[in-house]
Amino acid sequence: MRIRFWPIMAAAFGAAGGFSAATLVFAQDAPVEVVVVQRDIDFDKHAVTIKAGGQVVYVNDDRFGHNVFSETPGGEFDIGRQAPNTRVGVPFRRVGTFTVNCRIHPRMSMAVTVVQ
Ligand SMILES: [Cu+2]
Repeated sequence: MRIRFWPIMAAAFGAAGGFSAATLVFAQDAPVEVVVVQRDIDFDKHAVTIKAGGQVVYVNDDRFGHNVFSETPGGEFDIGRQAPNTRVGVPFRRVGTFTVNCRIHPRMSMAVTVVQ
């Protein structure tokens, strides 16, 4: 729940303070690729920031399948079942903060913030 509410809290904080969560990382410093490892039924990072057009590479380091999907409007995707010891690159083209989960393990949750 803590992670799930992070984008909402950040948005509210940004609205009140006059800046968005995205501005917490300077856009020019945002990487075009970030690796997130799925291990012990969790993502090893719960909030990452990338440049628009970049990708998050999900690496399944567990001995069973995972899934990665988002239903955040404008950023919907679903990679299906991700087998152990595989890596899948997910491109993010639109600016915003996208909540990412695993359909197999609902408590796996993270946020991807995409900056220009
Ligand atoms: Cu999973």
